[in-house]
Amino acid sequence: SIPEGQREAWKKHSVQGFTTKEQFEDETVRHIETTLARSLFNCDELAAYSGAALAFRDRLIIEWNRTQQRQTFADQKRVYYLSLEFLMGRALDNAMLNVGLKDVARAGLKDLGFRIEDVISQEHDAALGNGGLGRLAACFLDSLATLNYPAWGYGLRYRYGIFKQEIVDGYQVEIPDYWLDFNPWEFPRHDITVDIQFYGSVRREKDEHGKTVMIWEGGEIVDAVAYDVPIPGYGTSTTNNLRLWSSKASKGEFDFQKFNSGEYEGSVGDQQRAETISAVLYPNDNLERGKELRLKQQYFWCAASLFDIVRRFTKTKKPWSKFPDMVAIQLNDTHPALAIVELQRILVDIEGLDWAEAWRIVQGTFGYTNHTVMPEALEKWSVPLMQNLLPRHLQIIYEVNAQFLQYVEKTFPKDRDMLRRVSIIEESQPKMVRMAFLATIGSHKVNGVAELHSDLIRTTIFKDFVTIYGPDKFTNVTNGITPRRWLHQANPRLSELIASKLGGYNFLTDLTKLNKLENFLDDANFKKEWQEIKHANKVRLAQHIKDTTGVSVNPKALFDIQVKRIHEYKRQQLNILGVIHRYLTIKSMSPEERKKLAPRVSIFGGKAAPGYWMAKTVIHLVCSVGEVVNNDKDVGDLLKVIYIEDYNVSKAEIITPASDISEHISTAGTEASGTSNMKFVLNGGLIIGTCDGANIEITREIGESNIFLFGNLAEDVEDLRHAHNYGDFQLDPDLNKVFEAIKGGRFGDAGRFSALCNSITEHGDYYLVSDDFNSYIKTHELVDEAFKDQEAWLEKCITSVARMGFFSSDRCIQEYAEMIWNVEPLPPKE
Ligand code: 4GP
Ligand code: PLP
Repeated sequence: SIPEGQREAWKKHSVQGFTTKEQFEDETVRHIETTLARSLFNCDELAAYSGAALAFRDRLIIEWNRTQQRQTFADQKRVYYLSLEFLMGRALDNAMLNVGLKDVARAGLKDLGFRIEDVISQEHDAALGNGGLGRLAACFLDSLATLNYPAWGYGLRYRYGIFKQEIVDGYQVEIPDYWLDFNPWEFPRHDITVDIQFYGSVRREKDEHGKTVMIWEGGEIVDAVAYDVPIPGYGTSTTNNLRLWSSKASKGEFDFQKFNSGEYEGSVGDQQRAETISAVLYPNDNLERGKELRLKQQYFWCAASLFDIVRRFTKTKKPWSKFPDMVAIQLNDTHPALAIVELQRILVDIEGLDWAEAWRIVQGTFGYTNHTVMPEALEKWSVPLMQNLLPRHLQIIYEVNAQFLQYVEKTFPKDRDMLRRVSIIEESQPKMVRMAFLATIGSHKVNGVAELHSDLIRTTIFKDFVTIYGPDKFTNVTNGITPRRWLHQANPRLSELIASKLGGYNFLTDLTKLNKLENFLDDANFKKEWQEIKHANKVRLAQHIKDTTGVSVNPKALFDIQVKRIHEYKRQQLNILGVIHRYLTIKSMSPEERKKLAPRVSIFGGKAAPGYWMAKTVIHLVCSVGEVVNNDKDVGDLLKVIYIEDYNVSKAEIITPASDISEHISTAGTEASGTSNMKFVLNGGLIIGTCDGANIEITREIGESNIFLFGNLAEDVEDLRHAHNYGDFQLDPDLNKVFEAIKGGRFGDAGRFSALCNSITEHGDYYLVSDDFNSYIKTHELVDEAFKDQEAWLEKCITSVARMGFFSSDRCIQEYAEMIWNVEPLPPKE
């Protein structure tokens, strides 16, 4: 650091962030003219975005530095959130709002000749995630900073985020998302580089005290380089860090021998191989495909993060026994479960702790969040694969397992089969490492993400572990969302209207304050304004639909929206089959009957995993139905069917505020929580949904009369499936008519949809589409009826918003902090 004598000079020149419009303009123009080498003669909106973003980045980095210093001095426990996905979306708008300078920026940009909305929309989404799991991580970072927790996120800096989706002739086409061309929000830290080892072998040796030590040697080394992304809290100067690792060939790895002897391609090849590790995000949501590169990504990221965390701890010079008092690591799903093994390896092999002491530290440090009970999403890695890639880690897993099984055998001698059931190693061909069991055994708390889901994990996948450890190890933290992005940023007018009634924006940091809105249910002006805002949001979405699909939709129609990853369990197929039923019904109606109908726009959006053929078929069916319905003049405005391509966070910010009703219709027991359900309700839209995930708690909070629930309950699902498998299956008669229309070629070549139809009619209808069809259709009729009474509808919407306080991610983070991490916030000095 700088010697005492020079510190005054340093302080005099220390950079201060802008606060006024003039300073913002100075900074923006300076960046445009110098950093970007542009002038007022060639400054387009992209350059204006870049300049403004750099001005804000400078401001964030100052607070970021101060926050890091304060946290180091305070010497208290920190939280580390390990997530392979962070679905951040755009940063500029969020930074402006969180630091409270959006109005300054708006006025400054106007002076410089730009509209702030046009500038904001230049930014490329940071889309380092698939769906709910990644977006949850992003909301958590916002809440951690807002609540002043000393917290770091750790992830991978993918060169390619989730692919961009184009719909071409009604089919999904995937386009690579190279997003790093210009990313002002990251700081490369070439000084923070960690060597990561793969492959090689393990040798047993005696040290000077005669103790056996394990030496992992040989193999290859890849460098992990840190890139830091500042995360500003709302209404606080706390600015936390998201550290993303990028892979690079280790300097020792570049083969100069090859290079000098003219084998240029060979030496560059090694480099490229190393860089492949962090190149792409795997595009699977709720689906695992044990690819070696994915395991490599996981270890690369866990090892780099653990090295960093341990280095930060050792600087405090505290004894190892204090590690769990200073460090809480949360595992976002099992993707980072290797971190458990890596910490045990560091403590035993490198630091020389004895096994039992090390293991106590490990268990005291980790918490594990489960996000799914679906078998196809539970991670397993083949033992031979792990043996080859991480030989020492596999040994440690075997040792952890042996000690655990010994304990189980001693404690439950009568249940011999239990050992097979709970073993981390599945005795299959080849043997598999069950990551969820490893994560459970290596953590002190395991949580689900909504009440039903947490009950389900206790009674299904982790049932035996509840017997072994007792119920206290398993807990629930119902998911939440950040009201900053999902109300204030996405729906500024509604946020402003609410603030005008509640006397300010305090509800953004204490969302339960929304409950006062119920006092305004008789305020005619307030309600009128509310309705106008909803209408304006629908007009905005209608314009987006027109611009991107060419289809005109009537903003007065009921907007019925289902946007989320396309998955059979989320049942977009139920939705589109219901839409076909509606279409057939309209076609059969007399003009008089038609007059009574509320016009509808059925809006779909979401990506299918590139290898998930059935999901792609669903997209194709939606588009094919749209093609027919939207061109049927006889139907006109009564029904439109829209597919919005490339659903992502910034699209969600336009779509969410524009819904009248949104669909959260998973087969009961399959959707762990859902978070878009919360976003839609918070923006004054009602929902139609099954008794699944957080829909249940949303119902409890907002009241049964404000939600449209339908379908079988989770407790009945197994019996129904069982009955189907034994031939007890009757196709719903209305659904049969829908299938007849599809088979008759009404929506194009029926052959393209036969597998989808057969999955219901011939192959057991695993997702209970037929069982729930009737209740789904009937419930939509109730929606139609309810929408006709606009006054009553509006009251339901306002009441629901007023009762959504529970679903702030601030509440979740407080629960994690108290129940799982045992950490305290560190508020900045005023
Ligand atoms: C998702 C769950 O499917 C969703 O219900 C939940 O809201 C979200 O995690 C956050 O907890 N899971 C995934 C996944 O995205 O890939 O497993
Ligand atoms: N994808 C994006 C872009 C989102 O913004 C969200 C949540 O808002 C999700 C996926 C998760 O949606 P759901 O909870 O409906 O699965």
